[in-house]
Amino acid sequence: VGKPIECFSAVAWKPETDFSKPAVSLEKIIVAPPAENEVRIRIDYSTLCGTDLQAAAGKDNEAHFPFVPGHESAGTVESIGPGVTTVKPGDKVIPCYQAQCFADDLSKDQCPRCRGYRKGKTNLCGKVRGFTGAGVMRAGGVRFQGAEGQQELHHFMGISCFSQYTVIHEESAGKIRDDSPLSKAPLLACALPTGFGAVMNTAKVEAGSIVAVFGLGTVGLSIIEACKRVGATRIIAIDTNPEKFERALAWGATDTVNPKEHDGPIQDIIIKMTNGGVDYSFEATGSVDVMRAALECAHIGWGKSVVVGVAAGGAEISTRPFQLVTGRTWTGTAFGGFRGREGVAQLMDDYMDGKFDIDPYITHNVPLRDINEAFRLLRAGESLRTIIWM
Ligand code: NAD
Ligand code: DAO
Ligand code: ZN
Repeated sequence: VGKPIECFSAVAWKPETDFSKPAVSLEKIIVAPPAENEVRIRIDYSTLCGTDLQAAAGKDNEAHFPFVPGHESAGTVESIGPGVTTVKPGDKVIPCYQAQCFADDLSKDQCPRCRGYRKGKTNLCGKVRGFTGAGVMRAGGVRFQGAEGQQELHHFMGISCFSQYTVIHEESAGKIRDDSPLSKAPLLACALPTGFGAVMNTAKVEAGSIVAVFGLGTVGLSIIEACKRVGATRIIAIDTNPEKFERALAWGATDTVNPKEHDGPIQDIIIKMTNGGVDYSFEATGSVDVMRAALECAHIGWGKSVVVGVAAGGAEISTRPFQLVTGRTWTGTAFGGFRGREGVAQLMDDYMDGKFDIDPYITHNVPLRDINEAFRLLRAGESLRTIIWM
């Protein structure tokens, strides 16, 4: 407590687009003690998400090299900086890339997005965004340093969890109950809330709906799970990798479509299959072409399409404006619309109450030293989530 900690961490030194090479390097780093309103956490388990592939490849504008990657994890509070009141050493936490401020606590400075008449309008709290997006801490500078060269390393998404220890803002520390299973909790840091929330919070899919889900990784499958749960009667699962269909069907998809097996735009195929289009479509690939297809297969007059995938930095979407004039809605979701800290606590309670399962989304386990194997598996489309034992 109060002293720097030397530990092992993954470090992304430069963009790596060659998938035959390791995505990150594993080395010793030094993690500084938490400054004011900061929390130092021992990360116990992490997982790897499609977004991490983009970041390591240099396609995320908020990945500032060199940086400590990772944004899905669970751990234990090691120490707290001055002024921290909402967590204490020993608490179990999920670090939240979508921070959540103390909008009602007038003793803390305020966030313009979360208070007053704006309260509840969005989960995208702005309190620490300027810092987390820039890879630094609000109190100034970074808390990571290379053990050898003294070089400073940036933070990533405010939480950098592919290190055995990390320092985050208090607003990013999502306390979860003491009996939470930490080896499963990383799935609640991003993947499952994103998919469940896209369906329940953002689209608000109703029973009887016809839906299309593009991309059948962990995010797409959790969208299918939620669609089934709310009573969608037709769930069309689309992926260019046919290996993905068996799970999609087991999860509740009623139809599978491989765009590679069809000539012409995939949206036309879906429109034909559904006599006019789907009530809701979800894009979970990160491809802007797929985002367009998802919008355009939504039904005229009311179809709603939700962008979930994170496209490469600088990419743009397009469609003919007539698609929107005629009543389709194009929207998107980050962390499924859940507020960060409240969301992870609630989802853990729901999990512990048996409302959903996590194990089916965990296909592999590796120790931290083999983190590049987790990258290889996800790059190759062979895994859902790989638990990384820190
Ligand atoms: P993943 O790599 O496991 O899954 C992506 C799937 O898309 C794969 O099955 C792949 O075969 C498929 N795919 C790729 N190109 C396709 C195409 N042209 N047509 C159809 N299918 C295609 O990744 P994941 O972890 O499930 O994440 C999915 C996406 O969601 C990523 O873009 C990720 O960045 C994003 N994401 C967004 C949020 C959010 O809050 N909005 C949160 C987590 C992840
Ligand atoms: O608050 O200004 C803002 C933008 C918030 C962006 C939050 C990132 C969401 C993207 C999903 C990341 C998937 C891991
Ligand atoms: Zn806020």
